[in-house]
Amino acid sequence: MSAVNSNAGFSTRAIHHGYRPADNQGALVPPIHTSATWVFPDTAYGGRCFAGEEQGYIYTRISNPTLALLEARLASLEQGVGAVVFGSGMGAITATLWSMLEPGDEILTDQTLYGCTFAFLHHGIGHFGVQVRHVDMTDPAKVAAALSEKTRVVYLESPANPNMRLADIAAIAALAHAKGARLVVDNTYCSPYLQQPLVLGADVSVHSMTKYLSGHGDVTAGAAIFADAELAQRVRLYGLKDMTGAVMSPQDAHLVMRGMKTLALRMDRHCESAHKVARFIEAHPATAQVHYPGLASFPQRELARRQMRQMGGMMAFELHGGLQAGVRFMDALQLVARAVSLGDAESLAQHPASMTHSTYTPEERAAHGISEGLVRLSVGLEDVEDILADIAQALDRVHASRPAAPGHALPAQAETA
Ligand code: 4LM
Repeated sequence: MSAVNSNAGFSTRAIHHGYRPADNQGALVPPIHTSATWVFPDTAYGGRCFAGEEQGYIYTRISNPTLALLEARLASLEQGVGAVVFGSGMGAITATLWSMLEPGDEILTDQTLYGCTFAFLHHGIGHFGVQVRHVDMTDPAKVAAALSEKTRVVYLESPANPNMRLADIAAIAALAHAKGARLVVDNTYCSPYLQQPLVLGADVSVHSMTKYLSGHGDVTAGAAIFADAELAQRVRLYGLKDMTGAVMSPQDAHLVMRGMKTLALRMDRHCESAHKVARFIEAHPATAQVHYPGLASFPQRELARRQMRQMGGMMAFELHGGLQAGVRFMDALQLVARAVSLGDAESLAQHPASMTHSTYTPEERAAHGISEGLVRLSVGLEDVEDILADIAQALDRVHASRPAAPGHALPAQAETA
């Protein structure tokens, strides 16, 4: 029973949807149901639950009231008919794809994917008779040409981790559906606040909730949100229960729901600061290129405006001097942490080629648009002046180490750009 109706605003639903204190002895914050198993009033009732004739709880690997509340909130925020939560983003991705693909099927994916998703496809499900094909999804015409009778699933990230390339979700959903395939979108970089894949026509939206949704770097969690209730049920009863067992703990569901209460506030700040940081890095003479959808130089800016509410907190860039310059920059950082993951309060920088995308071979990275010198930055919630000052001193150091380097402006000047 929902405390707010489905027309309420995003943050109101993120805070209240699906919960009424009056149903829980007045508790403002939903209780955490830690029980792993559930007691049947009699044997016949238990049998009916297992047969699917009764909706009661059985065992937390299948469902649990705390997980169910989080699922209801996620479905509400992305306008799905249902959601399933998992112990990690990879749990969500693998359980969903194990449930949608069979030997002989084909999955058509974008060129660039998060490293462990790429590894799962090529070293996991690809070994079980599923054909994995990549196509450049920045161009829907290439997707149209690549779709075949065997394509069951089209899979993409937008923006893609780590190089920020976008895919036109509405156009690709229409192409996939015309061929009888379904579109799965990894919406981790945007969170439900910035982009709504199901509204754009996708069939499934998957998330690493380790990132923006939980938002504090203290939970590992995942989710899949569905436009089709039957598929949601298959992912729960097959992908989650039998194939992966990637169940989320109720304590973690509580932490994710706590983080979600401030999702919109946090995202607004991440986006505002990232925009300033991207402009500053682009203007610095040490920089060769910045990939950020809010920049005038971003080639898919129009698409970004069409399908994203704001331009996000993530960017990637290359410095003059390639890999060596990137490493020098990372090592010079003092406030921004050298760490993988993203979407935390703390700003994080990492080197995809040696870290998150080391699951690709160097040849695969070259073929998939992930350059060796690329640095990825997740802009956090610290005061933006402090983030800019740290990045400025690190870029200045890189620049000073180049032959015949002229001086460079202070961050405050670039911020007015
Ligand atoms: C990272 N990413 O990039 P779990 N989908 C996307 C991701 O970026 C990630 C996952 C799924 C990073 C982790 C080290 C677009 C993860 C997987 O880590 O399993 O919750 O999510 O730095």
